[in-house]
Amino acid sequence: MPHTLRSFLESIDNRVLHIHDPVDPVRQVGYLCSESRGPLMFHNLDGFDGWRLTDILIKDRQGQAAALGLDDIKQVCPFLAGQMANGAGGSKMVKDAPVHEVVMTGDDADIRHIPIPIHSKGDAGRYLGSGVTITRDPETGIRNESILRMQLTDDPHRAPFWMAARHNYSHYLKYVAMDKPMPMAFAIGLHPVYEIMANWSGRHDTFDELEYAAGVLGETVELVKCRTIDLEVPAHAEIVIEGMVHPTARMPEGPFGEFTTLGTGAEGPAPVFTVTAITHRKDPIFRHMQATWFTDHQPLITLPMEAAYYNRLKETHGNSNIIDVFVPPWASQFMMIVQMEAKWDGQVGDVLMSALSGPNLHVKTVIAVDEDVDIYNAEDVLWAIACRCNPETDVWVHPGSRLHPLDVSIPQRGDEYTVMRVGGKMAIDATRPPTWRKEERAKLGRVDPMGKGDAAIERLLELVRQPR
Ligand SMILES: [Mn+2]
Repeated sequence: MPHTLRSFLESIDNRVLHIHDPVDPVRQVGYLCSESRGPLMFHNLDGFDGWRLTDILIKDRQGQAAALGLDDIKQVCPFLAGQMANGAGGSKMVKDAPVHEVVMTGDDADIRHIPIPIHSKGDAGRYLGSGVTITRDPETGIRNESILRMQLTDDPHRAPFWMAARHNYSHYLKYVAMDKPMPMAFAIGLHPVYEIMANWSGRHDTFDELEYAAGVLGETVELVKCRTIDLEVPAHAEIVIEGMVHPTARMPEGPFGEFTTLGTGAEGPAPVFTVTAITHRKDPIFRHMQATWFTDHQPLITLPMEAAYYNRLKETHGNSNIIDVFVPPWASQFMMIVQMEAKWDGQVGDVLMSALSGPNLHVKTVIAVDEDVDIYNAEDVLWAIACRCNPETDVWVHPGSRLHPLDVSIPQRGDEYTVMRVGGKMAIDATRPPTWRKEERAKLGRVDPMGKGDAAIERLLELVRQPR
């Protein structure tokens, strides 16, 4: 059986909170998703009969482990990194697709009829933030997937959207140079691994992100031809929006509260998507991705980032002992924590440099810690910075770096639509001296409380650890 949103929801049903009370998806769902600690399914959406809405599927390591079929949350990053190192899987075309059970074209293809929420107060409108956005390179024929934001307006068929200067933007520029419209589709409601891998930012000359995700899942992804445009989309998506992007048209777009939880970032005149068809399953589930702090939005980007950097940082000096990589969702993707064991002097510094110059523009601050620091625990990481770091030698700032377009704390250069920002990046070495300096390393060793490891006090330990 193919991996789909439905197969995933079934596998985690014991964690899903099913809500049958009526809710207004446009004006109420945002805060409920933002506050929720686990998976949500809304069954009764005011004004959208026959639709359901789900979100908060992979916010924590537990949900991410479930998506990858793992039990141990510490295996999430190393496992995904290993699957990614094995390369892409394949795709095959199918004729019949669940996503074509209902097909609407012409006036019927009204995007306002999909239960798309307003994410945040101050947003310019309702925003689709969960569409895996598919385009194809007109020269190479290789597709690209990412997740773009698209703003709904009063227009039933035209919507402005924003792109960072990445692969889909380069496709768009090629169509602009040819003065032709670009076919584009949004696929909504896939197995989370497809959503996660759509946010991977590496180079791919012979495969697309859907095929890469299929490799991670050990399957072949089933694709179907779109009904109104020349493009392939996942056959098992819940919803697909087909359309064209005019080469020069612009509409005002933004503001939109982004993953930074800042209300600004890239507003301005933006390219316009014109809907040509909406197709969906008979009883569609709208997969929402609430954009505020912190929801699925952060790990969807940070998870493929963690795995890609895990593989990248291991390459430092040919073979560095990288134990885990964590981009804390509560730091909105701009901070990376690397857990490692350095053998030699200079090794940590080189790993930190590699992290600051990797494929993602998000990494602004990177912190290296030892194997005995819990990198999922902010208190432990801050302890390491406080007690294992000499700021005079262990903290450095690199100026003149390109940073993420939505990082409003960094000055903007020029007035390019896609936004360019240049500023500083910071590295913090909070590790002990390397393993070959045994004595100096031992001076920064942690002490264990007396009684640790004594099996006789296990029951009492459980009691004293209980919140009260
Ligand atoms: Mn890409």
